[in-house]
Amino acid sequence: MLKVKKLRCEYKKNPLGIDVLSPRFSWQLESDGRGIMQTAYQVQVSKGDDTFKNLVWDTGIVNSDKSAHIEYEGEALISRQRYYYRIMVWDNKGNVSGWSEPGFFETGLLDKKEWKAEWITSSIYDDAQTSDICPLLRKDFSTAGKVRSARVYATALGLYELYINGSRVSDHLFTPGWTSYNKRLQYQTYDVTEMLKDGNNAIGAVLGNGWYKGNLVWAGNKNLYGDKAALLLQLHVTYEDGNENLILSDGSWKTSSGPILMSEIYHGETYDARLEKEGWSMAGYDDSSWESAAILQHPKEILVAQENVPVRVIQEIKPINIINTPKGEAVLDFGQNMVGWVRFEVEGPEGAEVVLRHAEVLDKDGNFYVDNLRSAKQTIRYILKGTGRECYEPHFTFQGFRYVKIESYPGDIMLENFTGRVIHSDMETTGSFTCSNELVNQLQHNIVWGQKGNFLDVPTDCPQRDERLGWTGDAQMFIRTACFNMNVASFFAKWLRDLSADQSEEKGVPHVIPHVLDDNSYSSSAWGDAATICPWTIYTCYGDKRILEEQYESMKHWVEYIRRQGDDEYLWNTGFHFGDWLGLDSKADSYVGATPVDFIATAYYAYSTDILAKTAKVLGKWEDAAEYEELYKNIIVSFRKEFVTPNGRLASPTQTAHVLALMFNLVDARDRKRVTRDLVKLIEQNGYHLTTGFVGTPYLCHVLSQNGHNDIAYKLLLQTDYPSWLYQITKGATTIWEHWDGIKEDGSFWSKDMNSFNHYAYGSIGDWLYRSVAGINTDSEMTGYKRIHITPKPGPGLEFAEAKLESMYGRVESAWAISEDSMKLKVCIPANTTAVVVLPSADLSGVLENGKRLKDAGGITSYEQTDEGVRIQLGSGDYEFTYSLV
Ligand code: RAM
Repeated sequence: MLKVKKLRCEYKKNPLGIDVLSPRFSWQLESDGRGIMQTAYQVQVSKGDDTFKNLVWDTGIVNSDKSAHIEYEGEALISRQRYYYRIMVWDNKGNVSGWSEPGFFETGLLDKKEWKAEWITSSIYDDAQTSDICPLLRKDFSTAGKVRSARVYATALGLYELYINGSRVSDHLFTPGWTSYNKRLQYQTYDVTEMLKDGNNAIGAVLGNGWYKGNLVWAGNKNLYGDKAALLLQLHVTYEDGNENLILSDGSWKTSSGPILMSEIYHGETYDARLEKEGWSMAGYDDSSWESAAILQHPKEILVAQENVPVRVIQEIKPINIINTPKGEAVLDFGQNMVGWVRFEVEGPEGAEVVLRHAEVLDKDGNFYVDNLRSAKQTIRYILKGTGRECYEPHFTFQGFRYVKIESYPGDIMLENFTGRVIHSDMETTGSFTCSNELVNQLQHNIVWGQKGNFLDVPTDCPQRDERLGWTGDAQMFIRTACFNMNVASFFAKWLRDLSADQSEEKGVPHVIPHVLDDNSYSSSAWGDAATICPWTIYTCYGDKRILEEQYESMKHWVEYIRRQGDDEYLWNTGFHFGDWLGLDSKADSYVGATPVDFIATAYYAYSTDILAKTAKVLGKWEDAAEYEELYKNIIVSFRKEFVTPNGRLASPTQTAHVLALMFNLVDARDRKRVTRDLVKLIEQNGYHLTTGFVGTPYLCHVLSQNGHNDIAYKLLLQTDYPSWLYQITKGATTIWEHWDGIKEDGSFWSKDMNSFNHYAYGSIGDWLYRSVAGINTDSEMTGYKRIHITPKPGPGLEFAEAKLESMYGRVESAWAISEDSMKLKVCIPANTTAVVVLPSADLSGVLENGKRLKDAGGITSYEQTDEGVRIQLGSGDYEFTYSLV
């Protein structure tokens, strides 16, 4: 039995409107045997239909075990064309799969000249009094024959929602997404064939301020990219007879104000249902009182097709309780700190109001608490039209909340009338981790919810206060964890293109991407290093070489930028740095931990240079590889001179300094022992608690597990008192906090100026849970889990742990359980990969696989006794090892 499944093109299932000229195909093999490898493949691509008679590419039989990222090399792709593709594979057991079900991809507008439409806007923006209203734009049109297919290509300055004949065109939210708008603006493609009617039709759009012109960064800061929202749209209608009709945004469109009086990302929405224009996006609506849309001059060269996955409503949550607080407030509790909004139903008289405010936490007395939101209002105001049952949800805003205070609502408040709508970028869920400790399971849950709430088109620091920005440091700290939980490849590919686009003239990296802070907000170490760490991590986890090709210049520019700083080529000891942000060893009234910033800066300089040298090798840029290897060596020499005493002690007695020195291999083999011993001492002195901030925390448990102190890593993980990962769980957290003590023992808050309860940085422990506790890792040469390492590290306090990961090749699983002195390890390895499994504390003579001795078990190619345990090389399949612990 051999089948090809899960066909993907550019990571997507049947994508519409791509503009990649050489799209990449990936697939998985389905087979129930063990040790299955692909020995050959054939790809066929046909233009226009799935009969595969009109082939534009046929690879023939290619002897190769490659099943991820096969680049299209056929006839040049043309615009607005659907291409079907199918795959056949051969395996090492003599099986042939036959052709797969066809997949397809469709190109968008590949040539910028094909944009015939004009940018249209509204006079609403000319008057400060009306400039927050979301304008409506509409046009009637008619079809002239039987429609074979119809596509809309659309984008906006600001945000847009589209309607055809009274219905929403798509479930994509926050289109066109957030990019570095002055340089890159995405457009979306929609298949609207089924929405068109014979004869008269209408199309309409609503525009919102969004990131483009709304309030962003701090109170009162608006119009960052421009002061007018605008629409650009082309509707291409193709008839059965092959004729085509184009409906373009232009001066013939009409515009008017609508019911949305204000919609702002931070502040919420004000909606007056009395101002609804019923039927406005239907044919024949009387728009004689509407004015003509105004044309706006704005470049179209910056347009690119949608790159990442769209934002959607992903799930719904019902409130679990209605609380009457000591202050007498009526507060809904959704039981989960979530991001999105509340949809509600209401019935009442015309002009009555529903007012909802959103908050993450209650204060220690149980009252509604909004101080940590700073200036973000997070307020929804809905004015009823009074015609019966009304149902509403907001349009161009999102809230970060668990609690909703109902400040006004006509009639009785009934839980069933409220629904939490959870939104985020629609990334495929790929990972899960569970173990015998419920608090740790809640931690994993919180990490995942931190990812949901903060992966909203760009990776943000927080989703609730007046910030919600693409902080580079946070992103690089969390990316490896993110790659386990969900498929984030296209999400980061897009964001990294903005990072490159926003690098300064000197090639520094802004603190936030897209760059919206002032001109001095560039190039902190550990933040700017997102330029190298993020592409490298995507390459590592998905085997994606193209992201390295695309980002190479940006990566190199970043390293060269650092190299030019100060007068010592091999140290980075100048400029501004966030340091070990929020480290617990910082001075009173400071956010910067005690680890010297030049120590951190030089450590990251070395790390980025190492990544760059490795990237150059992967890409076959041998001269660069040699140059950066040399640079790396010199940085290490200087680092040691500057920060390591002749006897091997680190100049900085902090946990974070020791963690970085070990993780980035900055000290020599002899000194490793001492540095490890000193780190353990520092942890002991602190009662087995961490003091690390943003920089040290992601690697703390890794270096302990890798250097003979796995038991201490477990001890840190399982601490429940402050400071620890589980402390916040004992305080009822449902997402990861920004501060170790966001809520203190006595119930008081850390501070109101910077206290997010949904900040993923400390969720970076997730990487250690998957990679060390469960032990799932990819080989560093055969990346993307083409070769898998299963090296679980059980430790005191857990009886079992299991992790699953849907890799490019299929499901990888590692599940161990210890009872008394025996150990069971279940392993799943997908077809077309191989694996190395290390059974910890095992003696070869006692290991059984499904009751059989290793020599008799299928799929195993070799095994040996090592100091760590038994090391087994095997092929695909499901295995279950049992043995007595020695
Ligand atoms: C804050 C956020 C963010 C962090 C920066 C330095 O605004 O907490 O997470 O990266 O500071």
